[in-house]
Amino acid sequence: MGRYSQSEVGGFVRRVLEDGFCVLPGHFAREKVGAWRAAFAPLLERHIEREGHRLNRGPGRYYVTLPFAAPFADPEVFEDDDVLGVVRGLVGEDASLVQLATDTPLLGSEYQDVHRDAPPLFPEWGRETPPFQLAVNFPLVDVTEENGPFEVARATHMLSREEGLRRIESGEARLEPLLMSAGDVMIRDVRGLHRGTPNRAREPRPMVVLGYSRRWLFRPEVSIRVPRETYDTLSERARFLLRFNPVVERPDDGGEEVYQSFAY
Ligand SMILES: O=C(O)CCC(=O)C(=O)O
Repeated sequence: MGRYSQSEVGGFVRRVLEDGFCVLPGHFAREKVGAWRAAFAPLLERHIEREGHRLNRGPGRYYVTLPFAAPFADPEVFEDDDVLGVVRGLVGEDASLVQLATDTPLLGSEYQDVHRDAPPLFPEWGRETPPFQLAVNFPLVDVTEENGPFEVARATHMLSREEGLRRIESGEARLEPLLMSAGDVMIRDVRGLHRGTPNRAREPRPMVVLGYSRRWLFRPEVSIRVPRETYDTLSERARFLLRFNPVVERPDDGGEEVYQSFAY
């Protein structure tokens, strides 16, 4: 059972359709978010040691894939009734989950170029379509002005990139820093223009990203490797959500995602 009524879920769906994003305040327990933060810290360290040279998100900024294992393989998160209600209201009852990762700016990070996370489906058409790819984001720390808030320009997801950038340039649209608290959850259409900002604090500012898509959308750059022993414990609904991901015998069976091109 979710926290929100069907009509409230419908309200969040409309927010995303109109603004490109919505926030469910205080949705996940802070203790849970704290457990994720503690489990994430060594993964970030290891990632920086092994992959840190790539710097493909900009200086001091890292994209780290999360293993589909405790505490991250948490049905209370990826199968949350309210989040799924909004996701399904936007990209269909048969939506799929294809990405579980994090974006983390550290001290020394910079402003990213304003970007979308996906190109238009039909660039030659000159118009945008209904939503097809969503990011469900939640920070693992409280986000402040200092530690690199995610900035987004409201209602730019149905514009061409050029028109959205023009409106930001002219002041008709504004990049808003989202000062989310640990536990808040954002659901966004990835076409909304946004950017990462510099983290000027000592602590990392990890933001989790779960990627949900229309059934027919193939994103070769991402996947969730589901260990067989975890798969066997999942609900029917979870297996359906994860149906396009590989089920692997061992969690470290290689083949980790390599998500390099991310800005459109
Ligand atoms: O989490 C952030 O600060 C934004 C990161 C981002 O938009 C990206 O790397 O594509």
